[in-house]
Amino acid sequence: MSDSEEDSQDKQLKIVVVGDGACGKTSLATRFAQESFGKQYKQTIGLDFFLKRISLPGNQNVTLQVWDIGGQTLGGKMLDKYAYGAHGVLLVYDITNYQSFENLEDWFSMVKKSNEESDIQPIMFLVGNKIDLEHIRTVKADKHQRFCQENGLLSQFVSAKTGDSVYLCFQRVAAEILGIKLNKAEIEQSQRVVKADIVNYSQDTVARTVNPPRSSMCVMQ
Ligand code: G3D
Ligand code: MG
Repeated sequence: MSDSEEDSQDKQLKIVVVGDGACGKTSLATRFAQESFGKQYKQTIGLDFFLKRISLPGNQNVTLQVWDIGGQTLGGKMLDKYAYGAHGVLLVYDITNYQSFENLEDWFSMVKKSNEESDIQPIMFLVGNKIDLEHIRTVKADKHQRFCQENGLLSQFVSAKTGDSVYLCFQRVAAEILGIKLNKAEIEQSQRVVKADIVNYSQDTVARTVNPPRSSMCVMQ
């Protein structure tokens, strides 16, 4: 591809979101891609990804393919190559659910295994979700930090419910992958709490909602 062709196309980065069921992966991906939180997005098939274009410093645009793992569990056959070729991985747990933190070890191994034969190794973030429930937190912040240090992970706390730091999280992942530095002002701007609209959308509303393109794909075995 020539330089000019490359310039005219956004870079696409594959970002994979993994973690235990109910830790908030779908909520996180939905909050980021559609700026909403709620029930309007129903998991129907095994794998889904959202596409969302973001801007980074220096007027750089990049499109993130955010892969939500769906209802798959550790040890599932479909997971073998799931994270293969990912540029970024979010290892998500629920700060109020200790088990979801303990299982990260296995999710981490799964990601590494998927990428054994890949040329690129993903940038990985440890993401503690549900910080709006800080008062019932069961995973202490120092445990989180230790896990990051021991495994060379970057760290982020978010709330998919309030939107707190969700955009920032994805922006940081993209910036790390591309080797772009975010300055303090940019970080503060992205940290702002997005107002949560908890609405029970009917099917009709979904069809009429103007959202960024969402793609679904099913991987054949
Ligand atoms: P999963 O995709 O990892 O399985 P979901 O998780 O996104 O389906 O979320 C599981 C439950 O956690 C949902 O509750 C969802 O509303 C809730 N949740 C997700 N993120 C947050 C968060 O940041 N804060 C709080 N308080 N709740 C969150 P339900 O009740 O629908 O099962
Ligand atoms: Mg889900």
